[in-house]
Amino acid sequence: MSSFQTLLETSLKTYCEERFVQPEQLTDRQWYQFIAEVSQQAVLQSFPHNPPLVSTRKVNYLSMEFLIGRLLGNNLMNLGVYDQVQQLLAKCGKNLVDILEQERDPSLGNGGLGRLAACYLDSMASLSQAAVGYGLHYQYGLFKQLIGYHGEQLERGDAWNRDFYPQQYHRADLQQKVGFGGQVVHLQDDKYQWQPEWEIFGEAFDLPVVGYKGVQQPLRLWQGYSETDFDFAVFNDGDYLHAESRVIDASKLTKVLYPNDNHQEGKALRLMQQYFHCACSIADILRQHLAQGRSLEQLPEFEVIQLNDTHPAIAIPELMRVLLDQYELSWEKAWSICSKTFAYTNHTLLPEALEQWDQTLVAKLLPRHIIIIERINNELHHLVKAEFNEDEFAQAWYETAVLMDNRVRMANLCVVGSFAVNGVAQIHSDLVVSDLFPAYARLFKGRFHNVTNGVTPRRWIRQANPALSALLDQHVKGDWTKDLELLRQIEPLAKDPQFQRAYQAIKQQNKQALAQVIEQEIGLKVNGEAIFDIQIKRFHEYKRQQLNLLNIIATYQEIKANPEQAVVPRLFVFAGKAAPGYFLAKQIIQAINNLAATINSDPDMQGKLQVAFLPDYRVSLAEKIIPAADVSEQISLAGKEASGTGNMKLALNGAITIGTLDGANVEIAEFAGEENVVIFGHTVESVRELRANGYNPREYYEQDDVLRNAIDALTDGSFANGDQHRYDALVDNLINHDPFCTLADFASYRAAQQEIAKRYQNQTAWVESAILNTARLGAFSSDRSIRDYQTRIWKKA
Ligand code: NTF
Repeated sequence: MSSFQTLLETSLKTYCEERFVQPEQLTDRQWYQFIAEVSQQAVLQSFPHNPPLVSTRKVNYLSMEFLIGRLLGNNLMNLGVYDQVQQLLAKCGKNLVDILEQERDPSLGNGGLGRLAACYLDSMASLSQAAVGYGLHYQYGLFKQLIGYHGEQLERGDAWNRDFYPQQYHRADLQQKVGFGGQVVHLQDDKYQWQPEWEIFGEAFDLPVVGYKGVQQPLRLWQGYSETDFDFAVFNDGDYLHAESRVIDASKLTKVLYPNDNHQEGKALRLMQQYFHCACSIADILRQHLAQGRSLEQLPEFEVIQLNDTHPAIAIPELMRVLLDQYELSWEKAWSICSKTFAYTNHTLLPEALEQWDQTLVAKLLPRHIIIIERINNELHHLVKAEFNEDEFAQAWYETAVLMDNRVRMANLCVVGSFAVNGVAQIHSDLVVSDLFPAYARLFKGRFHNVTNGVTPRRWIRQANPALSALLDQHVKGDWTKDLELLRQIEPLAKDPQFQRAYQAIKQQNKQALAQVIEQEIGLKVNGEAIFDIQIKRFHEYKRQQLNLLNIIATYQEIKANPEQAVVPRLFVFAGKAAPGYFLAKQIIQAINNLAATINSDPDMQGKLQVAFLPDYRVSLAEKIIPAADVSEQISLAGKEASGTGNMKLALNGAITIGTLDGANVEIAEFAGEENVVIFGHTVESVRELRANGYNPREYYEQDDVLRNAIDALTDGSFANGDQHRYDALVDNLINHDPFCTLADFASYRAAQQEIAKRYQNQTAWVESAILNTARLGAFSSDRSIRDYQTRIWKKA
């Protein structure tokens, strides 16, 4: 008997004895608690780590978000004990899949950026890449989304770890102290002393990340707290309220994740979170480095600090501060260490998402850091002066300066302070160089790279799609979960009728399972024969759910006008959250829900058209939707979606992409073959032309009857219970501004949707395309991304 089997059986005996019950009497919740506890013991016993790779440095992955999803099923699988647990449960008449449903989804992220961080932790542990993930232990993760009576989004708090969350360890030994405010005393020359006005403590919670047959290593999350209940000195002075407010500040600090995706809000508390995150992490990194008897000069030889977008940018001046003020290194020495240690990943080109902090605010909260940033800015000034001639200088400085117009430009700080900068898909990395940082690309040759994003096949195929996994196991030699390129082996089977039938049967089974979820969640009985057309992602104008919406309205109107005409039945599924303060995105959600209500209750639409909005999109819901998708909607305006990762998950699970030439769609189309995706819309270049010629959305509205009728349906009350003004803002924005060229892409999108319907009618060809998507997209495993990081960025010098 394996040691895990013994652990399982003896622990079950004890667990039941303590509760005076027989195993058969345990509730699902108790089973969950029991299995979670045993699996945590097994996780800890999976120590010691594999020996770290010698060719790469240890990775300290700094991210404000880690959207890890449920851990129990994943851990059981990666520990290789999933089947054993399943068998034990079966003996007691239980199903492991149901038990796993008991776990709360820790929503410590907004979307793609946070989920990418989680996939990377999985891949690093699976590849024995030594790594620590550093993040924040938010008390409330991303809000829970409900849909109100009028179809509108409502938000509720998500206290993810309040009752029972056994996968984390409180590391009381790893406490840190973080200062804020106060003043800086200039001692002499380069010597300064920061006297913070107040201090907050950070305590760590470790979540062990279990790699696939690999090592376990920590995701370390910091939480703020205050040492004393309140400041007694102030209290004794009689200023009770003020005394207590300090305590409130400390506990508030990590209370909640900011719910913005691709948008900066600019709130002081967010800057405080960022600094708190960085200060705790930098101290922890140095502590471990020095504990191994290594010198500060050796830091870049052994450690790399990977910045997940600019959210942890303040780590750069923080490391400088520690090296200068605490270890008394010279500026030159400190800078030489620092600039060889950091690497920065850019995840967005959207101007509203590029972080810039008010310089006055930074100076107030972090007075020592602003002095360091000013010095960095001055040194940069010399470099730019030396590289660019007089005619070029003004423009080059305007582009590269870290400080400009009382703003601290965090992306610029990252580029200056890092030895490597990368984008997240080829087209995006090219735009980072050509549009965002052209002057930097000239100044720092060789600094810019591409690492195309990837997704972990353990969660997104093995765990989410067990039926497909079993089929792949049967036909692929070698462990495809570890080497996704092995899926190429099924390419020759794409035309094999027997394999096609098996593949198709699995898709059908997954669609039935999703149909059940839809019925449970929103009470809609869906047509399992329809094309399952899926758009799941954050709601954002640039992602253009409104384009999908307009096409559905047009389709509805067309069926209404020609009730006799045959239609390929379609189910449109949406899921996703909008930032609570993002009015237009919320209008789009409401419009979809109102449209769904009308369409789903119209007898003329029966067997032809349905719309489902599934509330509270999160990792565990994605795992149920993705395996059931026939069509994957990736319809952002070209040049706006840095990469996308949902596009990879859906395509690997056999959905056909309908998409623009944006982000990783471009590479997906290359790998899958152009004939196995449907591409439409303007390209980056043609968008440029469109704008250069003075884009006027109203012209499209006036000239295209189908488009006009669809938009007008939003103002005639059809989808708003007679309210003609509900969508005024949305409609005005589309007709008069349309910053994401929705109207310009409408006709081409509609034609692409007709192409999808046509292709779906030839099921043999459709399944062949789906199989080829699975077979050819192995490159989108996050294991490949991590290997790219290793060879391009994390290698030892
Ligand atoms: C997101 N960026 C991008 O919008 C996605 O295209 C990309 O797939 C993910 O990052 C992961 O790389 C952001 O969330 C942020 F914060 F940069 F705006």
